[in-house]
Amino acid sequence: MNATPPPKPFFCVIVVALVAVAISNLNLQAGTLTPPTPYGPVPTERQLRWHEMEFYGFVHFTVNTFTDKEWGYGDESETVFNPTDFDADQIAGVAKMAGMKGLILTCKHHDGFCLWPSKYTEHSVKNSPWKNGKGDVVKELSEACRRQGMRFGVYLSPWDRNNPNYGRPEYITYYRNQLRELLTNYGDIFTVWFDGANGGDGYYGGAREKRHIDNKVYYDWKNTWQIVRDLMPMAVMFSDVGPDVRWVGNERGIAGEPCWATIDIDGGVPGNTTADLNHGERHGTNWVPAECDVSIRPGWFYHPSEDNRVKTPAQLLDIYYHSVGRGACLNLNVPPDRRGQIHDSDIQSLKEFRRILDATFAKNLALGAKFTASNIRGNSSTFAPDNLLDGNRNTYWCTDDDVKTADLTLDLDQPVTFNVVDLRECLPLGQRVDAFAIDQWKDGQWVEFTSGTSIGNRRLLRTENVTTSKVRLRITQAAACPAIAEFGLYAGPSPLGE
Ligand code: FUL
Ligand code: CA
Repeated sequence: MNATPPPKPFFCVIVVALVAVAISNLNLQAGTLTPPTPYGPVPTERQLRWHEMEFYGFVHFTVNTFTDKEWGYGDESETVFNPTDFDADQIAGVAKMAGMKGLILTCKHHDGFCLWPSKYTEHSVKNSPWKNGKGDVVKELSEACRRQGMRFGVYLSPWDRNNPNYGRPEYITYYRNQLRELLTNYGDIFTVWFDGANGGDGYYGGAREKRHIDNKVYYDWKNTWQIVRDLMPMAVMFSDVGPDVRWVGNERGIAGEPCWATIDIDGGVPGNTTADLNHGERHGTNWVPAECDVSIRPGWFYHPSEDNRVKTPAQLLDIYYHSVGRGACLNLNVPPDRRGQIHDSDIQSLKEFRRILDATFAKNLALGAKFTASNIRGNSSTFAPDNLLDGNRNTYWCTDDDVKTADLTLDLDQPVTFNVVDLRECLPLGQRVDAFAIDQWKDGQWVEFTSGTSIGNRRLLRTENVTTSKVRLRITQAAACPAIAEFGLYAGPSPLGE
């Protein structure tokens, strides 16, 4: 009550000073709350949707399943196609159990036989004994995928060893008509897979000859791709060179280290490119991330002689870490047998593979960690390291524009044991990080236990069992201030693959 009020002029000075500080803070925040400018090429919406899938499957199924071939010549009688107990729900159910987010069906392979009753050819299921010619594999499998909450995609081989017009302009019209059928009659299609293979010889309506096409011009890809854009704008197109998703350069399921999402698109076409597909190209002109396609068996189609050569859970895990774990998507082929179902050997292998993945990623051991970062963009909570643990790919830890190397320490409170590290970059901001290293706190000092280059959509690093109470992520090189979206430490059953 007796407190003497401060003299008026002094009071005013304090108020003015406080207001000035508040305004300058606001200014500072307004400047630094801005997200960083994206670096280099960035993914489109459709590519982002595809990146999120990470793991889906291929279904190679056609006359080859019954003739025991990998490439049908094109002279197979339609009567050859006769699965004894086709069950689309079994196929989709196995894929779902394995953790796949979608399936891509070989609607027409190189032999030209169509798994749907195309209006444009007699060489299809409609002339097969299966379901008295009333069946439609594309319809059944697309619907089964939807029942399982999975997406569906189509493979339509550009090379057609059956069609008499193959090599002539008329065939392009035929091919495009078929593409339209697949993109209008079977609901949402997440991807169209364009194969670059072209072996030359074939039946070609009885000509039985070698036909050479110039794959740079024959398919007029620009206009063929436009059909997909018009009819299914959110579908990603796969080929050696994209335009949305590229081949990884081998059929073993192994992405390179590094594996950049960018390549130079300089006139390359499916089956004809000089780009480094396996590693990508760091300063490439376009965002064309890699898909790793690989079969669970030696062949793409089912062969009884390969029943005992199904990839083991350890081999599948190894593929997973070399594909999904290097920022690519994994497209694992599971070919139905002559019943039209996935063989039990494949199911057993997939089950165990899934069990190990689920056990590994059940719990992020970094949850609850306290972070200390060498730099936080504008010291703002919007860009704070907590964003690394929220399971949201669009929130991220980021540094000030001029800070391209940075450290982040995770204090885990007590020692934890892990053998997998999981990292993601914020993709809409481009691929920013060139190199990183990770240290553990051991005997009173930091000791590096793993390192890597490209991150992109996801980077998984398998390590020895590490037991520590503190982990440090060091971004050692970046083209622009790093924006890391997620961080995880996981303990998987050992061994984690081959
Ligand atoms: C290759 C084809 O020739 C194989 O038969 C298989 O379809 C594979 C996925 O692509 O280019
Ligand atoms: Ca996040």
